[in-house]
Amino acid sequence: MYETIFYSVENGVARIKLNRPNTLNAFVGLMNKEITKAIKAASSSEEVRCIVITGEGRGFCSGQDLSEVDENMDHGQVLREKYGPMIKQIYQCEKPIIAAVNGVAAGAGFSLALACDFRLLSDRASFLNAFIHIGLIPDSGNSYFLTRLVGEAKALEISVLGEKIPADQALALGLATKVVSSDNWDSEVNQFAERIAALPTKAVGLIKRTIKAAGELTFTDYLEEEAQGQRIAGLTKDHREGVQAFMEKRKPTYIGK
Ligand code: T3D
Repeated sequence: MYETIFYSVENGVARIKLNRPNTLNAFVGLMNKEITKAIKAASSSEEVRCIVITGEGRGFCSGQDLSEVDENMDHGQVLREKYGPMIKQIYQCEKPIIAAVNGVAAGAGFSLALACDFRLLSDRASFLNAFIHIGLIPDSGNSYFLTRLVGEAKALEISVLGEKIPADQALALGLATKVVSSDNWDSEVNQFAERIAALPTKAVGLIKRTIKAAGELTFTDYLEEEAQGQRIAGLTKDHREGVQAFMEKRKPTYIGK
């Protein structure tokens, strides 16, 4: 079904593993399309309550496959047709998405990680805003997300200097949720993903929606968005379960509905 990624679902977690390890999982057009398709499938599956994106081999994603770039390429068109739809699908997804960054994330591979909700980094991972080294500007939502995460001054340094950011530095900058030892990588990623998958999924999606609205709306409009979100959350079975579990002094079991 997929040629450039692996896609699987287990224990409520959809796993998308980029599978072009010889290039450190560089993007080709088909991979953009397959990631977009997989996120769409996971978004609409009742079974899925969390999505993990990771890379096969020693890299997470090295950005655009440079062997496919030539002087006749219209970079704007490539972004509109391939990268934009992929990043939008991630941005608009109401389910939590974890970038499990197993190795280097460069160029649009860094952008892919930035677009996710959580970034778990292996101690072998690094970020590299590689665009400047080939005379391009950060794309695929990169500056939009990076500026929100680290502020304008740091985003400019990272983008213009193009220095490699090791995992510990990424954590200090607020670019990582957590740094995980490569010795326990798979089990730590699974544990974290399953913890997220066990949350009240609708509420998580509504939190994502309201946090985005907080950065985009006026205060009055934001309050309305919040009221609409809380109304929806208040109608879920998971809300009822949370209240009931509290009253009965037991741990809640959420079903994501
Ligand atoms: O139109 C548009 O605008 C398109 C959108 C563009 C968005 C972008 O992403 S632009 C940025 C593109 N990416 C880069 O410029 C990064 C290029 N790669 C690197 O700088 C380095 O490979 C890394 C820092 C990522 C990793 O370095 P290192 O030393 O760990 O590994 P390596 O030896 O450089 O790479 C290993 C192999 O992967 C190597 O192949 P080989 O020699 O073993 O056969 C290398 O050529 C290949 N590889 C790595 N990155 C890419 C790649 N092949 C094609 N495209 C790549 N991006």
